[in-house]
Amino acid sequence: MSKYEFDFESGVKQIKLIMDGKDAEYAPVTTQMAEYCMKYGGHNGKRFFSDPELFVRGNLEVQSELGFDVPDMVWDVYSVEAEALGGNMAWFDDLYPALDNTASIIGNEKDLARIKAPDPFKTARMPWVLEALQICKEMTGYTHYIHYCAPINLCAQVMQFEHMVLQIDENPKFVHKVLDFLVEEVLAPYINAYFKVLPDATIANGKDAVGSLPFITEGILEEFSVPYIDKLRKLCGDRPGIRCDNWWGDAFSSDLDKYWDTKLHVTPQYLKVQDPDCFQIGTQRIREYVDKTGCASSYGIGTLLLQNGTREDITRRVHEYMEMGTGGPYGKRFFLYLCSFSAQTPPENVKAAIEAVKRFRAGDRPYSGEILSGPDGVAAEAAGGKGFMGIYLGGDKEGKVDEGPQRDAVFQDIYDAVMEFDDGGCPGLVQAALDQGEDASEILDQGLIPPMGEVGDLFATGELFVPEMLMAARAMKAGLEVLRPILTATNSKPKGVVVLATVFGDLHDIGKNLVGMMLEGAGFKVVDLGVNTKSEEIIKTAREVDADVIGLSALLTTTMPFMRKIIQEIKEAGIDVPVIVGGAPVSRTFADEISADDYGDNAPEAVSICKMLMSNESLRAGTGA
Ligand code: B12
Repeated sequence: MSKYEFDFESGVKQIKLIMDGKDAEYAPVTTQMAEYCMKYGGHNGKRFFSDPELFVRGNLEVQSELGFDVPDMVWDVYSVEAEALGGNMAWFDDLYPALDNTASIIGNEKDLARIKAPDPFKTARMPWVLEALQICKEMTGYTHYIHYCAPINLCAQVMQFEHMVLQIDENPKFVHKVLDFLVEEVLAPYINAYFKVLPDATIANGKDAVGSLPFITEGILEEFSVPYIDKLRKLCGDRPGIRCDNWWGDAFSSDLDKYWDTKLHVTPQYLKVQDPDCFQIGTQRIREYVDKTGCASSYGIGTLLLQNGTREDITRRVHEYMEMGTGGPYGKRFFLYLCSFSAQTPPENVKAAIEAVKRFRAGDRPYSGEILSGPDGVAAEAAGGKGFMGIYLGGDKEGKVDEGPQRDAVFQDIYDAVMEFDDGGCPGLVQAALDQGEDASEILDQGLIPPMGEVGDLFATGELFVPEMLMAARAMKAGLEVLRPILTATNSKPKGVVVLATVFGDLHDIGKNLVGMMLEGAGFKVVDLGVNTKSEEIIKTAREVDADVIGLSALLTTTMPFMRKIIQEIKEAGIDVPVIVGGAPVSRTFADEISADDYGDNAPEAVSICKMLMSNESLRAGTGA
């Protein structure tokens, strides 16, 4: 019987053995489930994420009741530091709070000169985190590590993602300066404050969503991500426990072994590969690397499978990952990671996952020897999603890109400038075409629009990454600026007007922004309402701008239901505008269920759908229907 209020002794011991490079007695399970615990315990979001005792107790009660091995404390890990730098927060009753990251906190040198470093003991919710971790220790005896927002992810939060990526290209020195500031004056003092309040602590765990491929390229990773994790480690007593463990994007890497070597460099204790990459690459390929290098490892099971899968799907995945992970010479240094339990995950699914683990440990293994993951594995849907970011890796890359018709040299040069991300050269070429007497809408249709289509296709097949797409869009927009006054003066009509929004509760906007760029690139006028958008705003704007299409994006399973609500309210308001939906967890089935007019997997598809809807509309108008 433990002397602590909550007994996690056995599981914690296993994790500690693995972190210390030793064999565990059994494979423990870790997860991320604060939002689920909040909902399950009936707590309000604002209180849960600002009252340290409620947060810790609320998590521990649910996790011990359900039989988790190790306490999990994951707060809104991407927002605490940015909030302490003055960022605006969005609070919700039944979701994680989140930083409104649509505006830059540090956009330029002036902002950087003005910004004040936070005091970890005083500013915003930094002291809240420190207190929660001390309470966790009192209640469990376990020194839970602090999560921090990894340098490049924090940089994206404070600079705004697209701005950071473009500045990396335009003004890399400035981005380095911001990163230096964040590491030296924000992260290191915060982590060192944690070591002060919990002197036996050894680990600080970096969370890094945008530091993964294909958000950044391998070049950006090498120059703007890894060196700053190294620097942070140095500033925090050179502890190997200063790590950063949740990069995705393995499936996009040009050299897996090299990518995993880098992952082990930033997290020397283990290699973690999580879904959808884990499923896509396959447990066998990961095992080969583990067997070769002798590292500890962890496989992560995806959120969507945990939320939407059947008991059998979940058990199969848990058993495959545990069997492959615990096999081989280093199998005693394996732990299973359940990526995230959202507020909406049915309790039966959480129980199914835990029971699957227990059955496996007890030797009850009906799926033994079955390997579903890997390039030859089952369809993407069964992987708990539909590809990754609307990208189909391993698909038929050849032949997908339509180079289009042969074009005149004057248009070809503009096309090439966009394909080469030449935002400096593109406006001059557009001007030259105008000077030569070319028509502005011809320049648009033959020079600026086609390359964006190609860039979108290359993105959809995983050949171009997000930064490259942003740079192409920047070049296209630079060219468009030259045409804009002429197009406006000649009353050139856009191909259509699309109102875009990420739905209420959701602050993810990278995918929606790419959709917006592609639509603009295809000649549509885009009215982007940003993130966390309610139906009233969408309805009002759709009326004001006489929208032809409304596009809704959601990245959280918890915010998908707002799509249904918005569609209902649009219909109730009597607005006869087609609504299309998209975003990683959204599927065609879901779109049908909520009566959306269409669904798009990725940005190029969003463009094709809008074009199709526009031609239907003109057909209708033509027939007088
Ligand atoms: C980047 C990211 C973040 C960034 C977001 C930065 C930003 N400015 O958007 C940050 C770090 C801020 C973040 C925060 C959080 N995140 Co997050 N995040 C991600 C991550 C890694 C990638 C999402 C993404 O941008 N994908 C890239 C884009 C290009 O893909 P996409 O959006 O799918 O878009 C494509 C298509 O879907 C389509 N499309 C998109 N929109 C539309 C719209 C229309 C109309 C159409 C037709 C098509 C279309 O076209 C796009 C281009 O091809 C995912 C995990 C993953 N690996 O996917 C987690 C993930 C989405 N996040 C998750 C979570 C839990 C969170 C947090 C709650 C974390 C926390 N503890 O605080 C907060 C959420 C805050 C909030 N309320 O919104 C979970 C969601 C789990 C769930 N239940 O749904 C995920 C799945 C990670 C996980 N744990 O498994 N996150």
